Amino acid sequence: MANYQSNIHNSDYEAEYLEIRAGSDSLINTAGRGGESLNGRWNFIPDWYDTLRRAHWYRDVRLSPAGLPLPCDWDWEAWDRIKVPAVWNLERPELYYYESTGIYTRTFGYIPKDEGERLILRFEGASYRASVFLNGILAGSHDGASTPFNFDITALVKRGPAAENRIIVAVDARRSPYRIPTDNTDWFNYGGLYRDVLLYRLPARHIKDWFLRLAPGGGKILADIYLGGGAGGQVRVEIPELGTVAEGAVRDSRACLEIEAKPVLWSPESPKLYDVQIDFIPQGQDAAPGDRIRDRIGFREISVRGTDIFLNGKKVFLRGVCVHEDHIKLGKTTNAALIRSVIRDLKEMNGNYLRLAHYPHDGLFAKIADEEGVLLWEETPVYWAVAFGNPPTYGDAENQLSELILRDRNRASVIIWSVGNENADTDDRLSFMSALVKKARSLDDSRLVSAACLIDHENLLIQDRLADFLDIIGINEYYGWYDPDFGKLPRILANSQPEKPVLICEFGGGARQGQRGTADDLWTEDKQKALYEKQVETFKQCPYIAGLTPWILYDFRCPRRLNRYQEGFNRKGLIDADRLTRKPAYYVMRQFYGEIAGGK
Ligand code: GCB
Repeated sequence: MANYQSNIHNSDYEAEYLEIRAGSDSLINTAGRGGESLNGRWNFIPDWYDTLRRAHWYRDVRLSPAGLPLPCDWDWEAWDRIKVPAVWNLERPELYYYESTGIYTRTFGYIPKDEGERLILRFEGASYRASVFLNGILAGSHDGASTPFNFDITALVKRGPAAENRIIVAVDARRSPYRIPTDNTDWFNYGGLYRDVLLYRLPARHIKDWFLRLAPGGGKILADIYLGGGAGGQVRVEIPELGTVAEGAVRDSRACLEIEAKPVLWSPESPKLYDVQIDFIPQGQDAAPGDRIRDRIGFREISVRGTDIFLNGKKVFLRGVCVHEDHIKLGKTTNAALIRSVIRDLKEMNGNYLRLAHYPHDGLFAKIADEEGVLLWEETPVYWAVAFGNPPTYGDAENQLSELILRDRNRASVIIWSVGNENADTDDRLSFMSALVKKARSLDDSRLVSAACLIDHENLLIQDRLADFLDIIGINEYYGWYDPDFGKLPRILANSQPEKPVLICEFGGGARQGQRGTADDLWTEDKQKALYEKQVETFKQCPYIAGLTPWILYDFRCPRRLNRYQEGFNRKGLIDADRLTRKPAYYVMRQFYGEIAGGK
């Protein structure tokens, strides 16, 4: 076809960008390293028709083969500047509902410190698909809005004092029934480079990842160290405060050490962390430089027996609340101060545990929870009606789960991986989600696996085939709200005889902050409070409930919530979206958790 022009006729233009993928296999653990920030103001344009990728703008070809100027439709430096990290929706009023592709671009210089160093470009989160280009060449793409990814850009980068490297990132925030999550969720679909962007310099042979945890039964720390760049040699793990040093040989890019040690165990009451130093030492004649990382790690044991959960061998009741990553001004972008304020609101409620719903929150959360002593449930966005029968959708879900686990498996605060939320009990769903459970266990044998399951509303029973695969059964129930017949809840709890711990991982009702009325008036604080009182009284009678996370700490943005009380927000928060004004139901939970915690 002599008149064929691929950029206007090829509807499968995305395929070439998916040939190189960043995923859990290429993920480098950066927790123990200093990086160089690329945050700041990037040039930005909404690329509504995705022309950068269709027409290969990123190649930046400005002259014809004959050397004559071409009429280019792009203009990097002329485009407005926008903040990174930030969700674009809250940066410009006209982008509030924008859900297509945004182009981000900036330049950076690069002078290597060591010959042979690898340069790694890392994104803590980009919503949803990011295609990354450096100096006109595809570095690769990544799917998933809430997990980190990186590219080794050593071969693409220009070096030297005058060198200018151009990064272009096409961030595509479309919703789709085949993505994870799908096109229909009960939260706002923010887009953009909304978490940190960083450069890391690594030696050619480097420590790629590490996983330290207490051996079952205690008395030992197990340390698995993974090396990148084909490294042979030795690995040394040192925990100075414990006076322990262990060494081992690298085989097949991995060294597994057992370290005799009796660390003080981490718990919410005593969140003890140890400085850990890991060295890679190249062997004998090998002139390669070594590598060193430092991390702060806590050691603890979490287990279940019967219907109880045990932390360090002691029975624990999880006094929690759910929280979304959604701030009225920042959307999904967060920072240390904001995370600490969430933890303050939890602790003032006498809580010890958070459900980070419904996708991986910023990696900073678990680090701060480690320091502050908060237990965490972390979740992957297999939410509602996923395309369970579609293999690529499974691949995406498994990759996002793996990226989350690899990011946070050294964080003592994380005790539960959740593989999904409220998914109908079909055969396709069972094989999809049980495979996720298996994957989670293969990456991490030191935590519990759960999911927020549904109740059999016809037979009034806690019943879900996935429960057989889980350590803990999570249940969401809204009796007294979506189903006004509250009396069903005590019947369900009495009818069920689970052999595992049950967490009520959602319950609640909507209340507009300041809206008053009677305990029967929908949307009032009074009804919400009365509902909480009834829920709590019912839970008190149930022996197998091992913890609670009411829905939800703060009101959050949601395009499905459109009545006069909601105005685009889910109003089930115990605290208003302003994150300041507490509703009466907050104090019901505070009272109850105080009683359990020992009458604070
Ligand atoms: C649920 C969902 C949660 C919703 C909540 C609600 O069951 O898991 O994402 O926001 O109910 O408010 O309806």
